[in-house]
Amino acid sequence: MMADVKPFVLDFDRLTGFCKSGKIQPMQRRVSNMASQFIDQEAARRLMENGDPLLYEFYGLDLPEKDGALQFGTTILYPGKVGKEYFMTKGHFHTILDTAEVYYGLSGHGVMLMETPEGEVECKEVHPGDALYVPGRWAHRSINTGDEPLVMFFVYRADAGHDYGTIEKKGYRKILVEQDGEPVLLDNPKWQEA
Ligand code: PAN
Ligand code: ZN
Repeated sequence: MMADVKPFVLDFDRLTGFCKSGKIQPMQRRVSNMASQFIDQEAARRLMENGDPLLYEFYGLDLPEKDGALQFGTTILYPGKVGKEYFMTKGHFHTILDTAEVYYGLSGHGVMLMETPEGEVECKEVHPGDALYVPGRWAHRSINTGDEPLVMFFVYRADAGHDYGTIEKKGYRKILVEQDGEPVLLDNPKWQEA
């Protein structure tokens, strides 16, 4: 199977993150795709009734999920808030837990909120030109704290897989909310031990 994959080039715009030729199409996630993750359920409901805004788009490739292969693309996370909580990605552990990922900031700025199954938490800012290493075992969620799209390139082992269920059930231990115009990390009141 791998032998069938020939070298190829994809033309991601280095500011917008979109594939310029349209050779591949991004996946899209709206408020309704992760409404239960937000703290302010009333705000989430209002947004869903008012056009159900797009939170983010990201590219994935149709490549064999083999340990020798890589998966790569861009994430375009729009600015905005649900209540006081910034727009964010769903976030996940990798199914093969101990597989790392690299993100590279292209435009906009925000943070990557990460946590291990044991409860260690890290929050790292990403600006254009920053390369962020997410080690294996760390769940990762991108959060846009700015007022323009946060665009990042990512690459990870193609067979890593995505475990969304753990985060959907338990939530993240921390949330990032705006207080007096600044992002503040708080305990997630909805977090629960599985
Ligand atoms: C990224 C993410 C992408 C979308 O490609 O999948 O940013 O975030 P969610 O997958 O959490 O919705 C990645 O981390 N892949 O492993
Ligand atoms: Zn990942």
